Amino acid sequence: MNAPLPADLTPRHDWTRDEIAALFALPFPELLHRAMTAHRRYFDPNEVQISTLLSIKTGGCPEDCAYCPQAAQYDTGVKAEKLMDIDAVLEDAARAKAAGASRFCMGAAWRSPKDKDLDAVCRMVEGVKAMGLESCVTLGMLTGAQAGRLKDAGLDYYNHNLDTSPEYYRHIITTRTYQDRLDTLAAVRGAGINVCCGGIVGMGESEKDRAGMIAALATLNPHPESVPINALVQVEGTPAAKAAPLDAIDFVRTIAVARITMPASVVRLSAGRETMTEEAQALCFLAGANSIFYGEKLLTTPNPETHKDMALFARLGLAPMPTKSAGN
Ligand code: SAM
Ligand code: DTB
Ligand code: SF4
Repeated sequence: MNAPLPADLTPRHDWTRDEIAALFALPFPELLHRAMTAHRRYFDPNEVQISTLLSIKTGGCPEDCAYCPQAAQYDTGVKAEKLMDIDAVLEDAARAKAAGASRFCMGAAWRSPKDKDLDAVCRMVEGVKAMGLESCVTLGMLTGAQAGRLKDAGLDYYNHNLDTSPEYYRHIITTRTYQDRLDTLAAVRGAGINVCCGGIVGMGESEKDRAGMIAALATLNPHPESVPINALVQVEGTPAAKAAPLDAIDFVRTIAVARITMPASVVRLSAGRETMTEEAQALCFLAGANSIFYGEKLLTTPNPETHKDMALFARLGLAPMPTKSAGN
């Protein structure tokens, strides 16, 4: 057992790649035991935070993210639409709340928001907050001034992912740099907004790349409050869809390593549940995942039907996480 066993479970920001690679290499039972121990230190392991996603501006994106059905340059069948009306967004948010979500996440297929569009998004955030829901948006790159405007509107979380390791990144995106992403995360953090930042597994990367991605996340100081681990949703027409399908155990290992290295963060079993077995999802919850996207659509691709998720929660004895303890 080469991976170090931490003396206590206080969050650390000095994780080395070798330490993280050693966690990935642990026997599966030992890895899960450590993840469960870390999970219990900061959370009730039977509680799961529930977020619902809405694409408020779909398709036609100028970026070239190899995984993304919304990039204009890939032929994926996703049609470009304009920014939704505020009223329609708030109707969806009310439905999400009635269905049991505690956070409403709004995504836009932009490289970065225009100031006029940001005005409308600020009104949406205010409306979502007024319903008693937590708010999250993901709009691409942000300046410090734009982050400040979102904070003033009451935004709780900004999602901006590192997506993969610094080395593998150039195989996935060429239209913005890793440093651009880190700069946006610094702007969000500087404005006092909670950071939601994770990545994608299953894009043909090696285990070393997965360790590199977790190292990039776990050396952020402070850690992101929310860490979405997405299993690639393979969409025909996107370059990443040519990668070999992801092994479910490898995905669970990534969740477990995220849990151990960022013990006080909420780790989201994010995209990819539609093609995952319920048993694999249960292993993710054992490995420390404690958030999901709930609702039958992610941004443009399907997510499990809500009644199936409710039945799964009942089978596993899981309960929604109350808002006050979600993220810390
Ligand atoms: N356009 C903004 C940006 O990229 O910063 C916000 C929306 S973008 C769709 C948000 C995140 O969704 C991406 O960073 C990526 O991690 C995730 N994502 C997109 N397509 C995905 C796919 N096919 N499978 C898994 N995750 C995906
Ligand atoms: C995140 O990490 N995953 C979500 C959310 N943040 C915005 C997006 C998943 C998108 C999956 C592909 C789609 O539905 O278009
Ligand atoms: Fe555009 Fe975001 Fe998709 Fe990249 S992930 S193509 S930036 S919508």
